[in-house]
Amino acid sequence: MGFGAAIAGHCDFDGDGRDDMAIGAPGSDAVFIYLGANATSGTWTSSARLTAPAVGTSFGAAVACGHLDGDGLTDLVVGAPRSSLDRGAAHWYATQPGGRTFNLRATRDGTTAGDSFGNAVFAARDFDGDGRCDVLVSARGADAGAMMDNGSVTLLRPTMGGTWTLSSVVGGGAAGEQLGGALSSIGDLNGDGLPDVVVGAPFASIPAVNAGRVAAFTITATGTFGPVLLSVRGAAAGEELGASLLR
Ligand SMILES: [Ca+2]
Ligand SMILES: [Ca+2]
Ligand SMILES: [Ca+2]
Ligand SMILES: [Ca+2]
Repeated sequence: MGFGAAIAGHCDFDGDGRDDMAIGAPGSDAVFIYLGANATSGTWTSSARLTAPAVGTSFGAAVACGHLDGDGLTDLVVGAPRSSLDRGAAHWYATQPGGRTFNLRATRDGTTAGDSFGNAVFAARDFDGDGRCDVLVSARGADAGAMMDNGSVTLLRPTMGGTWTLSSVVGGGAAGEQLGGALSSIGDLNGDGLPDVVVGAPFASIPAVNAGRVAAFTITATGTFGPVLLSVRGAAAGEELGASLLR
């Protein structure tokens, strides 16, 4: 994958009220930051190039932004799903004033080789309602015992001290479905006042091989995944429904 393999928009790294962009280039283990379009010239300004803590990790295969530490500047989350024999990792960068410097604040690794933890990341919603955005990280290659590649999604909650803690994990329901192929949120489906999560499992094979499915989950105020709120499946073999979701 090359430049532009993953893009996060609607970020405001420098706090000027204009949207900025993070663009992943996992083939180069890099993420490029562009500060928002100048209203008159329509240009974007390149402000930073983040390089991976370790090379050959597909750093930048996924990028996301959100207000994690409460300092008013949008923070950045970068997935590196090929680190440590495809165990994978997710990195949290704290944006510094001006939007040109990004300090690595925390890293979380996948648990097992082949998990591909960090293949998708999402950080734009406050799921538990504590005022700080929370982070979802996919591991599309995660197994559950003998069930291979059912995939999983992990919820990480930032704390005041600038760390993040593992809050909850939800796993795919069938071998090979790769839950977490894509991540998003669609607002509050169940009316509890907290946003809910939408997850793609593009290789779900009911009713046909790799038809795919998309499932919505609630997250409780204590940061735990609740039951599936709704689920929709692809209809035809190879459809791969849920391979990508609007962010
Ligand atoms: Ca901006
Ligand atoms: Ca921040
Ligand atoms: Ca939160
Ligand atoms: Ca809800």
